[in-house]
Amino acid sequence: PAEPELIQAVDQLKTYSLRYEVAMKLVLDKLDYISREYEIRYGYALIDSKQSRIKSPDSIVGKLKRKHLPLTLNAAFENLHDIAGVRLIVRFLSDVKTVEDLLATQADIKVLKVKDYIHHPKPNGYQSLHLILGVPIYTVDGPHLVDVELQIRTIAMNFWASLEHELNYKKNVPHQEALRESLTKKAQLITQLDREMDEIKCKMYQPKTASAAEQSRK
Ligand code: 0O2
Repeated sequence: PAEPELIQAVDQLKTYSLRYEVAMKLVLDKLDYISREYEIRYGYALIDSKQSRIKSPDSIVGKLKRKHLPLTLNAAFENLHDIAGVRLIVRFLSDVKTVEDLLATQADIKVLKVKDYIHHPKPNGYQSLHLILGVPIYTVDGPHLVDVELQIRTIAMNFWASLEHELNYKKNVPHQEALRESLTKKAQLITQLDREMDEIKCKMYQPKTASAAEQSRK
């Protein structure tokens, strides 16, 4: 028979997995609602696409090791805030702030931490807005806040980040270091493109009024 500690650990893992899954779904549903209502009201697609994932056990162990934390479930649940992660891709730079503001008005969700890599990009050029959300789950023991990391970025930022991620994980890439430097420089082009596309967007979708929505449907 299994050790009682093992049974307890397995139950804890199952319970937490369930909580992360439900919290992530809640965030996805909220974003879906915002996106659909925004489109009805303004005739404008605020959200281009969304991705979500529960961090894999290997990735959790890797992160605990990188952070020199004990390799235990409790250390993971207490210290890793991106076990449940949602990535939201918007088309335009100003849409990042719009989504952030709309989320801030949701009384049941708490924004626990903001990392603004858009106004303060990482040295390698990475840009994205990271929010750690505290999502309430009503468990059998009462209410419990579950961390969900929300990354909000533009299509252009996502294009850059996905290639950079690939470059880091891909083995035997010739001239990897030179490619990294080149990507860092390209990040400036992404910033420039996002700004210029936003200028066009502002001219296209100026007043957020019913008549503008009416116009855009014609
Ligand atoms: P994966 O595979 O996406 O899960 P903390 O110190 O705990 O507050 P944390 O979580 O270590 O902060 O770092 P941060 O800056 O919030 O970034 C977490 C996630 O952002 C990463 O998750 C990536 O998804 C993304 N990210 C951060 N920096 C970069 C970057 O330079 N390039 C790319 N492509 N993505 C980045 P993980 O856990 O690394 O991986």
